[in-house]
Amino acid sequence: MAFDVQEFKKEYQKKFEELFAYGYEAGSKTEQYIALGDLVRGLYSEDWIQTIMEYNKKKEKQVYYFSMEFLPGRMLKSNLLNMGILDCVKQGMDELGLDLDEVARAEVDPALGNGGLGRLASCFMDSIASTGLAGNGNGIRYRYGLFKQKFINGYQIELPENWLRNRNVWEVRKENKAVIVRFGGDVSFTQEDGDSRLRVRHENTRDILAVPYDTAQVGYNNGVVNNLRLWSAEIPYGDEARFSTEEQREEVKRITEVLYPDDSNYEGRLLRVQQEYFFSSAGIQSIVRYFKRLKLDWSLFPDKIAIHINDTHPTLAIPELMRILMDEEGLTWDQAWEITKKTVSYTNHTILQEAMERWPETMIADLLPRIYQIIQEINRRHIDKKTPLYGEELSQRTAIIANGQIKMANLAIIGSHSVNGVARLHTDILMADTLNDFYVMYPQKFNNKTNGITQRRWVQIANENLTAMLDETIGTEWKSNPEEIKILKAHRDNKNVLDKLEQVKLSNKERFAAYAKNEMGIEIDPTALFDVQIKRLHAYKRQLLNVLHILDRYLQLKDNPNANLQKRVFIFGAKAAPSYYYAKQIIKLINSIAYLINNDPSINDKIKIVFVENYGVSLAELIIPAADISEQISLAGKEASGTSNMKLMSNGAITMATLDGANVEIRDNVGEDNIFIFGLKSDEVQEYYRNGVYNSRDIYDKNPRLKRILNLLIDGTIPGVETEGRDIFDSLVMYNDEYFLLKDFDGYLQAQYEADAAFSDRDRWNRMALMNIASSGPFSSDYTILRYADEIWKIKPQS
Ligand code: 26W
Repeated sequence: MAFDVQEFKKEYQKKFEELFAYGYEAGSKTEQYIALGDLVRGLYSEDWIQTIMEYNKKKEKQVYYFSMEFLPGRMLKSNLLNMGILDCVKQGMDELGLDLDEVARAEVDPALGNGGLGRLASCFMDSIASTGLAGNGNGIRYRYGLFKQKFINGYQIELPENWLRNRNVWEVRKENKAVIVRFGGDVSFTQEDGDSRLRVRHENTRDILAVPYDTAQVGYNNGVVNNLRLWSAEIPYGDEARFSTEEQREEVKRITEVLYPDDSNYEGRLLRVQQEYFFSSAGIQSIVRYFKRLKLDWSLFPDKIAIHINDTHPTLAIPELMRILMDEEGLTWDQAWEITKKTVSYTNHTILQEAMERWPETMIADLLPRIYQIIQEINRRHIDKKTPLYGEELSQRTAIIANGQIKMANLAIIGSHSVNGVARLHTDILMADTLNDFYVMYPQKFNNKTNGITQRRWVQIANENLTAMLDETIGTEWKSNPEEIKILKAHRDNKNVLDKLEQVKLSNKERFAAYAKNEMGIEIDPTALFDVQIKRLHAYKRQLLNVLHILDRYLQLKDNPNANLQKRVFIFGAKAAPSYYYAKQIIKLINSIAYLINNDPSINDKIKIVFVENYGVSLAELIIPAADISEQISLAGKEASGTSNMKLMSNGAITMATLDGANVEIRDNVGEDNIFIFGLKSDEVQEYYRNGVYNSRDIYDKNPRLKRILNLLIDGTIPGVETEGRDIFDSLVMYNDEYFLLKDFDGYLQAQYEADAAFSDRDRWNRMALMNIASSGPFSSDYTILRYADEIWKIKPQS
């Protein structure tokens, strides 16, 4: 984008005065940010209009990515970067006496997602635009995002996240694109004289207005600006009389009021299914409206539209598309079914049984009577067709409706043409185990798409020092073609490059140390080893295994304050679902241990623990560039992919990992020598579950080192955790340790002490870090997205 610093300064001053009627110097950071955001939005608006017009003119096939969650992070700098004006604006702001980074921090980080799934959706939106694909996002504009986490006396407290309190400069409300979503009502069928077709009458419905708010998704230096559409629930215009009581009006607003804070654990709540239908229906309606403008035959629908559903949350898009094609557009069942299957594809993100969505049949029948009929019919036809081929038993196991419940994964698989997992191991487990019945029926539907991340946000924006160092060492090609970062391998034995890398890491650690001091009052040594575990708190992710290792070090130092141990800073970031009691107990435990150890002078700063409050995208951008070790220690077979593993690797952290999710592929790329692998393998875990011989009590009895650590939980050493310590001890020792922490403990310790040794050899460590950065290119979400586009959506990048 052609733009010069002088011009920018003039425009910025003008914009500020226009908005606030005084000079920018006197403005608050928020006002300064709003003026800049507004200006930036104006700068891409022409490309935005242009991109949409081009797609329409060429009748280009478009993908619609349906996701209940998006976690975009702050958008100011990523928009500037992708528009190619980041440096220019930085300099301009500087000359105006403003610090761009400080102004950028005034943006509220929209937390419209829980964790991995939502962040993946946002990396994908960036990559779709940046690879020049015609793509759109479809989701919910939650009035309140994921709760804000506070620690009070070490306990997690949840506060509402009012992310819209200041203006959201990026969104554009599109009232004229609003649609009606209907709930409840009565369904009947009529046949007019001379009409061969039954007409569906759906009356007495509760009608909700879905209003879209559009946000631009700016591509990287390519002029493409795609659209992310988030829907908000409102009372239909002119229908105010029907919503006359406060109660009725509240009910409407409630639909898009707040994001469910559960990650990998579903609750069969009415409001949740209302949210799911609301944004699925609104999205489908707007797609159908668009397709009709093209004036093409309905059979061409799958040639113009691909609909992707991010996990099962938007699965109702399948019966909704069927409904519209049949009831409103007059297609036959068979025509509608062909179109639907060819259009929809589905990604599975978890094998955890408790995360599998199932809705009570009666709930769907009452809330969505017509959709319920269509699901019943899909199910009936499925069983009728498959029973003669595969027999009663297998067919029944794949039924959509069973025991009064509707299984959303089954509907998603049957109603789509593609089912993918998110890492090689994960997809293998789906095919061989979790979804094996379906794999037998539809082997051609199954495929793998290993997750990826965008290095634009996770390296270029989060780690400016590394970016500069890479540009200087290997040129800038890696920025548009991430694989090219492999050139860095040529410098693996270049002492000068290794030293520079160490400097980059050190300065990032200093930046984090300043945060820890200013925000939390914790003093940490930037030369210590920074050991990072950042992800949702969940038993299967095994933050507790990390804790056991910390306690091992603690005991060694208590025994011998002069023990020759590598100085470490353990950094945690994790939110627990508000209803997940055990996860909250683990938070309290970690905070209590942090308090104990951080304030124990005999530990002599050899261990520090920093548990940051309110972990999210913005804190990740601060922590990841400062990490030395990346903790990816889930029980093998449980973590579908993980994506923080890729972000940390790209920033030169060394992975400490079980062979789970994408860790397996990270090892393959980086090589055995540049990663620490330990623990049970996925098939060994399977074997234990099957033959049931695991006995954690036995390990406790026979392993004195581990026994001493575990006893710390119940002997009063850690103040304030009488209940938590006891419950956690019991889960590990008395209730047989569901996630095999005790079994993996020895291997984990050994890997940790190997890491100590490696870290003390500075050249060796820096070389490992370099090899990780140099091997991270293949994990770019640009490549992931191009594979989705080529193999599933059948769309091509525009040139
Ligand atoms: C309805 C409750 C619920 C909410 C969210 C169930 C399941 C989910 C998600 C599927 C959980 C999730 O975020 N899964 C993560 O997806 C990432 C992106 O593919 C993977 O990297 C993580 O391994 C996986 O846990």
